[in-house]
Amino acid sequence: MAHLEEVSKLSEVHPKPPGLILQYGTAGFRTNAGRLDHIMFRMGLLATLRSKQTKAAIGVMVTASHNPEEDNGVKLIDPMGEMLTTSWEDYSTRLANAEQQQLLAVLEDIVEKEDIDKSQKALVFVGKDTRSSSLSLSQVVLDGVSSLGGCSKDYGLVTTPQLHYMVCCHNTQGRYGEATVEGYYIKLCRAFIELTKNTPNRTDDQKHLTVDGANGIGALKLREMEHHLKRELQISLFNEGHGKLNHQCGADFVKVQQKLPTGIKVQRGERCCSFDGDADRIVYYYTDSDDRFHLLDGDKIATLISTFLKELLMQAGLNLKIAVVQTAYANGSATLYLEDTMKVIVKCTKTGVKHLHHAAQEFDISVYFEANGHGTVLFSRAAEEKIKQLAEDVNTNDTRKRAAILLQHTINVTNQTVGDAVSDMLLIEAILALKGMTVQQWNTIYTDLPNRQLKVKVADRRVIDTRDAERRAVTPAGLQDAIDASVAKYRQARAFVRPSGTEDVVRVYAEAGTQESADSLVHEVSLAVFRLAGGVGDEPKPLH
Ligand code: 16G
Ligand code: MG
Repeated sequence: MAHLEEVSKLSEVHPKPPGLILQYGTAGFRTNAGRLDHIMFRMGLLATLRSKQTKAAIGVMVTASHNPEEDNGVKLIDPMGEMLTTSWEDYSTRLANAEQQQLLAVLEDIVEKEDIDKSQKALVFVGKDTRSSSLSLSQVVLDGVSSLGGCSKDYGLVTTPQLHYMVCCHNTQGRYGEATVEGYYIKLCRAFIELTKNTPNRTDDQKHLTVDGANGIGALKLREMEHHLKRELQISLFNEGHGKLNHQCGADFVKVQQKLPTGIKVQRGERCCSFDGDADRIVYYYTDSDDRFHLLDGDKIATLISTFLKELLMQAGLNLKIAVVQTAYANGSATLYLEDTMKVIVKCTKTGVKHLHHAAQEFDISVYFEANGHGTVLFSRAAEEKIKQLAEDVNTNDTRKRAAILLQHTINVTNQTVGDAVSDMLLIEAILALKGMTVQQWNTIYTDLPNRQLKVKVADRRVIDTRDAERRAVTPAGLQDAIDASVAKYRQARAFVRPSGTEDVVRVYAEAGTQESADSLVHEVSLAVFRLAGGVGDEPKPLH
């Protein structure tokens, strides 16, 4: 390769610590920022090769999402704005872990296996979050790209979903929108204003939303976007960036701790939401008159959005198949409500956005959400076309036309490339406005089954293998039988275990008719994992 000498020379400036092995996790590489210099350089190389192979722009986002400030990481974005395809995850791992002297050979091997034309031009879009390490690490990505002769565009500080959007806009020649941050704000906010413009009874209270920005990039970008909303949504923003990133705040903290983030001032009953550190996750919540905390997680969001879409489809008289895609973490009550009351198709996939996104592509319209608040809506090209035709049909009646137009604005307010806290927030706010619904009314659609999650430390979490979208453990022998026996003891109970893709632990989930049962069940299952899957340290203790 013409540029191999340059790669070789520059890679010496970003050497891999000998022996260091890092795995491509659920969403890319993520670890302490100090260990990532060589990873960033090499992911610059990989993105350049992927760009040459696909003849399209590829994205590289420097972020560690909801992890602590000291960590960092990298997420790679494929041509249509989706996450890097699984077959290239293996190349990423090989490239990341190649010792210094093997680096060129691994590069050549990828070129050969993928039949890449080395003379093809490459374009890589780079973005970064607000971590103190992100500036220099993103510079290293750019070095990687240029050493292989690729061109790059540095978008600087952007949310992860904004970079996904840029990649998709560029590769669809602007059909998805304009590939600028301003273009993103204009597209989303215009659609939001259109959606809410026929809600004359909307009160100031309904227009007001409290947002916890997790002291991250989402807060920064929300401030930038605010004026485009023309006071149709009035945001009180907390954790704007003066405090520590994700520290006792943000979507992950609120979801896991089931309590208000620190740093926000909020009245009882007020609608609030939290973003995570790179603004691709969102959860809603409020406290009631007894100061009890109520969380509206990804399952509740998926239910709200799918109900809204189903109603619009009925009004429009459009025969389009709508599905909700979830993971095993979806609360049993949510699944039951969607299947039995809403009568929508429900599909369960493995954890991780790439799996949900992939499954969602099979339907006309699908709402995919992880319980942790990561998700979006996908509209197939055929669905978009049918909606457009109806909206433009001069012979249709007013009800059908109105519904079709609302569906069009819903498409435009949605970032279909990946879960996006900002876009999800605007869609949820628009739905609540159109339905005249309070957050309390939204919360009563169904009642979550009590549940509990725990982590168990084992010597090697890979001894646990699962199937059926992680709902059954195939290995080690006897584990699933033990889980089944425990589950059978409780009412409305369910439990499953899976090795984490981001931490060196096994995750255990249990739900049941009462919190006490869920807690006992999670403990029994944790013990089974500990005993049968090589637990380390002390045996898990009962919760009460
Ligand atoms: C990553 C995933 C998230 C998933 C989580 C599971 C993306 C963009 N992010 O953060 O979707 O819920 O990992 O973590 O895919 P775990 O494997 O440690 O439970
Ligand atoms: Mg995130």
